[in-house]
Amino acid sequence: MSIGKNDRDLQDRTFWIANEDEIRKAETTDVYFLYTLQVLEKKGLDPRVIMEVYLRNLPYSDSWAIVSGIYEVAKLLEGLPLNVRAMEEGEVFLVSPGSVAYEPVIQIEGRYRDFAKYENPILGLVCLSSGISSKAARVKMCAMDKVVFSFGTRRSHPALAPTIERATYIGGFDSVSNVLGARMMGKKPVGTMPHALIQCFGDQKIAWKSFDETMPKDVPRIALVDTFSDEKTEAIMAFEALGDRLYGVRLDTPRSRRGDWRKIIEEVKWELKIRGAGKVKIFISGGLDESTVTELRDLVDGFGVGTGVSNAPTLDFSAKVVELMVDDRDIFRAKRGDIAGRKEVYRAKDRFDDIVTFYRNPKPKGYYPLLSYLIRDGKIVRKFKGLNEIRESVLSKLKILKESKPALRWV
Ligand code: PCP
Repeated sequence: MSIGKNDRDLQDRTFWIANEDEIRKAETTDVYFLYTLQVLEKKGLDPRVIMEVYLRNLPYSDSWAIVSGIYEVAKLLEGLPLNVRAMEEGEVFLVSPGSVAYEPVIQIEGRYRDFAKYENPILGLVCLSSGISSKAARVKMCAMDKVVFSFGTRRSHPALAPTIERATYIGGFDSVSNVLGARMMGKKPVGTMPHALIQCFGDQKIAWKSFDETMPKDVPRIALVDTFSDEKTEAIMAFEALGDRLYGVRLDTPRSRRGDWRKIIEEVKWELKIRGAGKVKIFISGGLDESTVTELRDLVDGFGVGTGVSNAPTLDFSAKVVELMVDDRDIFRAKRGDIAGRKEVYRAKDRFDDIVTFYRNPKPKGYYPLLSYLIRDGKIVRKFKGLNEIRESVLSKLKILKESKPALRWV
């Protein structure tokens, strides 16, 4: 098929994505930043500014979210003559739509022309990742002690797979199914079997037995039990086929057959139990979100969550100048609807009781600052935590959030 003469095909690349070099040079910026740079250059204007990245509204009723993508922002801005302060990767930040105050997650100080065009990729890196981490955290909070696996990269552009999986893990998910995503995180991917495997054999038992004969010992024998017959029938068949080698069953019940899914799962548990297979684990997948996880967490051992998290609503952070330094004078100049001046965010040592204040105000007693240097004079100065440590920290914070209502105020 020939590409129409006015259509750009992919002459110079294989996939329609930006490469790392283009991202690093902010070539994915919006053209109005280039217009701005031309105007400022022509007029000889290049003020030092303070820009803050913050979120005013969440796509959820809660008042908390997880910020992630900070590591990539550091890599993006490294080498530019800037000072950047930011929250830690995986930090819980608070949002208070009713209040004039907000919690900046990133604060950039430098000559505006040095980073103007980076606003687009900075926001892109934190909006997508934080949206996924926050949704993953909400699902994990609902799952309580049950495992949650990320199965959703198939529903996004493959270029994003590793960042999606990293974001779900930061949000508290236990493992991920994407092979490259897992490898980049130094993890082993998890997964079971697709319906296609069973369809290729045309016989569930032969398919499950072939899986068992072929897979290495460390791959759990989890039989998908909803391909041709109902879940109860196939769960019994799977136990008949694999006996004690059957580790678990996965119900990926199509919505057209779901009806009372809870009842179907109970039937499966009953039939396995009376046959001495009560230890067989039950996993479910397919269109899961916070409500289905909450509804079924008492019945199942784990969840495979895909689209609901991999395509979670993005968090629409804004990036706004709040202060300029001209001739050694601080000029407080916020956009209408924002509040001027560089801010500090303090959190009480043992609870989600946050204070946002003008940075020159004294630190409140018993509180610690959430913003710290990420980059100083263009050099990355943060020692990044490992993903396991970030995830554990998120999980411990989710426990507190489950028990207490966070508060954000300004002084
Ligand atoms: C889906 C596939 C994904 C699961 C469900 C995530 O089943 O197993 O891992 O679904 P979600 O995105 O709706 O949360 P199918 O689409 O039936 O694919 P397969 O036969 O390959 O399991």
